[in-house]
Amino acid sequence: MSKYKMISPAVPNVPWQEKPENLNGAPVWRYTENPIIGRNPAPGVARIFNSAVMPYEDGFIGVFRGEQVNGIPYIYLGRSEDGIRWDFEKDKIPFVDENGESFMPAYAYDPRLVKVEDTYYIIWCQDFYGAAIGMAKTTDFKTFTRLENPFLPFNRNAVLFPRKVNGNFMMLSRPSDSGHTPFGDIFISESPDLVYWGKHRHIMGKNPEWWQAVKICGGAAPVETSEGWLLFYHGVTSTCNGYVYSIGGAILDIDEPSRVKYRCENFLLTPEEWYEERGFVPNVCFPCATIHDSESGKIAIYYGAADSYVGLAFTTLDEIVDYIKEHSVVRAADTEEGRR
Ligand code: BMA
Repeated sequence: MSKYKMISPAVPNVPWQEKPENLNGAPVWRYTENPIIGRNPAPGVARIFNSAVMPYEDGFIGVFRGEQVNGIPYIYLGRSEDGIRWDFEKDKIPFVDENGESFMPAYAYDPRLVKVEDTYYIIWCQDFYGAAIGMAKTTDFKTFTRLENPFLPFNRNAVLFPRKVNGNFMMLSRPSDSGHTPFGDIFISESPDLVYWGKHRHIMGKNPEWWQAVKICGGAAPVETSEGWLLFYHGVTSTCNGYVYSIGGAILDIDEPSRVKYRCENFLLTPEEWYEERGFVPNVCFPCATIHDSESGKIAIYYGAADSYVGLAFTTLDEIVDYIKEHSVVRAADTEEGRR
């Protein structure tokens, strides 16, 4: 009998592997066959990483950051029967604007994919006089209609909530600079229509814990649970040899998600395996999606590894919520309403 509940559909075919016996630390374990997407995964694409997937029809669908062989990132659609072996479309996603004219941003990276009501939204980072948030919607994965950029530059890593809260769409983002931003907190914004965004609130900031001391950023779309919104995010530290990206966890208030109820002081996953420590950018674990089954409480976390691969890790709702609660350190800035 589960202690906690997920408020989302059952996904009985969620990718899964049992917990190994010798696991120390956080209850998050890697798929033993990682990485699930290796180098040169499709014609003209050198690397796929930082990508988002979700259940679709009898299988799974995803939006993938494909680093083309000319070095420019773009978004590709992929499909899978088991959530592990993926087939990618050979062409980039052909966005159109609201008049049906072709819209191809100069670059597009770190996509998220979130279903709200009957529509699927893709949110990514693109050029808008510098790094900013791009957004598109689809109902059939054939026509992808680009919406106007929701936020001013510079911003990155926007993550939409899977349902409206108090009647409004909710989106996390991290205001930034246009480069390798050496700062950053998570903010939330609301919109009645995905056109006008406001009620911007600060959710949580970087923390003294070394692994999240430089910047933090939303990762996977929050999972609705009986304890609040379960958020897997990334935290970054700076070393003499560059940034290190780890996965963190927090639980946000269900009706007022700018309030952090619990925030785990320990990382949940940090670069340790060869595919996380070695690659185009070493030492990166960058979560962008979960597939989760409300019946069993199983959660599969998809994360980019070393800007080169896609990795898969597992946890369960009961174990991760207990771990976050047990190691929670919530500071004053995490519990205020985020207004100044
Ligand atoms: C960030 C983003 C991510 C990337 C990370 C590590 O600024 O560009 O796409 O994974 O850096 O290089």
